[in-house]
Amino acid sequence: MIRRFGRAAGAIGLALALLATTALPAAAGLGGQSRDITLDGRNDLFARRASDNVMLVYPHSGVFNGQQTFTSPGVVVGHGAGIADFYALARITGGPGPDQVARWHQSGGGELKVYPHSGKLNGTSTWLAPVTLGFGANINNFTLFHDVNNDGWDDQIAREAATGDLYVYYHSGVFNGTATFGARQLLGTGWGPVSWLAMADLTGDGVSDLIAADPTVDQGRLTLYPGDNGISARSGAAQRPAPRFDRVRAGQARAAAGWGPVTVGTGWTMMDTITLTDVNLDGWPDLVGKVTSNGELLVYPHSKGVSGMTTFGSPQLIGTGWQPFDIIT
Ligand SMILES: [Ca+2]
Ligand SMILES: [Ca+2]
Ligand SMILES: [Ca+2]
Repeated sequence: MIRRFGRAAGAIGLALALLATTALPAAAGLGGQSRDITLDGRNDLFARRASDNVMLVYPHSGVFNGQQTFTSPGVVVGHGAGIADFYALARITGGPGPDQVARWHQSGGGELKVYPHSGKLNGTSTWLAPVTLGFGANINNFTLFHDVNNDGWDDQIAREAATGDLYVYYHSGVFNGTATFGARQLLGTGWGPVSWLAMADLTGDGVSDLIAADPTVDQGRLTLYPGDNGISARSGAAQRPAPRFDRVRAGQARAAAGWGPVTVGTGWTMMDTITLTDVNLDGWPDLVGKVTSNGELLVYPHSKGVSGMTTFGSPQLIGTGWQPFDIIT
């Protein structure tokens, strides 16, 4: 099964989302992977406005057309968003649409909660009352959700703050409170220095890849780390040996075999928020970044192939005035 974003993927649980939290190096990349909140087959934008802690949804208009691509003004879907330091959208409950996940960082050592999707975009009733997924999530300083093993359920990927190790918590296939996700398994090491990372099929082979921003080189080097077949096999989590994404060692081994990491961008420290979403509706995940200095939202469309620095095309303006937002996904 080819897993891509947008229409091709439909309502299956693609995606993820994430955001950076505390203790991230340099400009923290907030965001992750956008989801279809309105259930029309097109990924929309979810954002937190930090200035007044309001959450908004900006539906995709159906046409890729500059600043008219996403419908503005956004729909207010929540207040008091300062209760959490992390928001994401993911398929966790098995409901009609992407659920909202939040980390209440001041309770339970980081209480992860899921707000089930109600079935439609409906203001502050879009998502239902929360259910707790777990505690102690503050040990991680980067979290995202993505269906790593292609079983239709989004898995939790998290970077442990103390070690820089990347772990995956596979979804059990049953929405069941704190038993929803299994014990963590090591996915890779060496991810401490990156300011943003996300997972998606960026090479078009149906296998989940990883993309990350390293603020210590090239003023923010963006690197694509191709995944191998084992990562997305549906054969059961126990049969997938880890780690699959050792940043240095596995990268070198793969490079020797001809499918190693690929530099796909530089200068990304200019962005304080990055997310992946199919903005131009061609089924390929595009890069969206918010420029820290001027609040512009830019999209870099995927070229439908992997070709180094031209993997993602020239930026196009899709929004202005996004300065007050610290989470966009
Ligand atoms: Ca939509
Ligand atoms: Ca999964
Ligand atoms: Ca696209």
